[in-house]
Amino acid sequence: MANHQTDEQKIIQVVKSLFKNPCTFVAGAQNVERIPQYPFPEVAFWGRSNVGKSSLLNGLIGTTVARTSNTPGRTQQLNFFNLADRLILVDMPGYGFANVPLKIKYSWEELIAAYLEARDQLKCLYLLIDARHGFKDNDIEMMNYLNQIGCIYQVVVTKADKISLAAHPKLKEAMEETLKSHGAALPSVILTSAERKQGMHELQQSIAKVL
Ligand SMILES: Nc1nc2c(ncn2[C@@H]2O[C@H](COP(=O)(O)OP(=O)(O)OP(=O)(O)O)[C@@H](O)[C@H]2O)c(=O)[nH]1
Ligand SMILES: [Mg+2]
Repeated sequence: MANHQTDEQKIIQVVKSLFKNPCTFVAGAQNVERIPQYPFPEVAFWGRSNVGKSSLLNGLIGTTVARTSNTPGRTQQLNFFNLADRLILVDMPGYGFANVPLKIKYSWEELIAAYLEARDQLKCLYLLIDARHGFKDNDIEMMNYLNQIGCIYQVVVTKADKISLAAHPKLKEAMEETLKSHGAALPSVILTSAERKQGMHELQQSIAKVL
């Protein structure tokens, strides 16, 4: 029988079959030499320290594999998680954390640049922005860098529960306007709250699309 599935139906099916699987921590890389290789597509989560990268990753897969904390600078290496031998999810150290000693800051920058600039299997970088703050100067700096190296990224707003529901459409619209001048950014913004499990399905669909 002919397969008459639309693209949308295919994506829904990928989401259903992918995200029901257990996800396991497979490696942590503190330096360039330790960045592992897997024969699977990959997506990574980046953003300012404490923006909610590890929480979002947990929300997405429905368990707590990634460590979260109130204290900025919790994730200090690239952490690799394997979802059913079909997708690798990468939890990255954040930027903009003032209390990191310079030597460590430079070693994280070196690690992140080596990763982002040479990772062929990285299908999409998810750049997280705190709903309360919007784009900060250092976010824009990182976005300019991503444009420069041609790394495609999807902006995801985190902690949407911290602002009023009425403010959501305006924030989304303003951010999408900013993204028009950033060539490597996907045009639409995804609003999420890991706390309230909001936006997870949209994020899962976005991942299924890039696979
Ligand atoms: N209200 C609210 N709090 C959140 C949400 N997501 C994360 N948080 C809180 O924000 C803090 C930081 O979360 P993490 O997930 O550890 O943030 P991170 O970006 O991984 O931080 P680093 O690894 O330190 O860069 C924690 O206290 C979380 O509970 C959310 O959607 N809503
Ligand atoms: Mg973290």
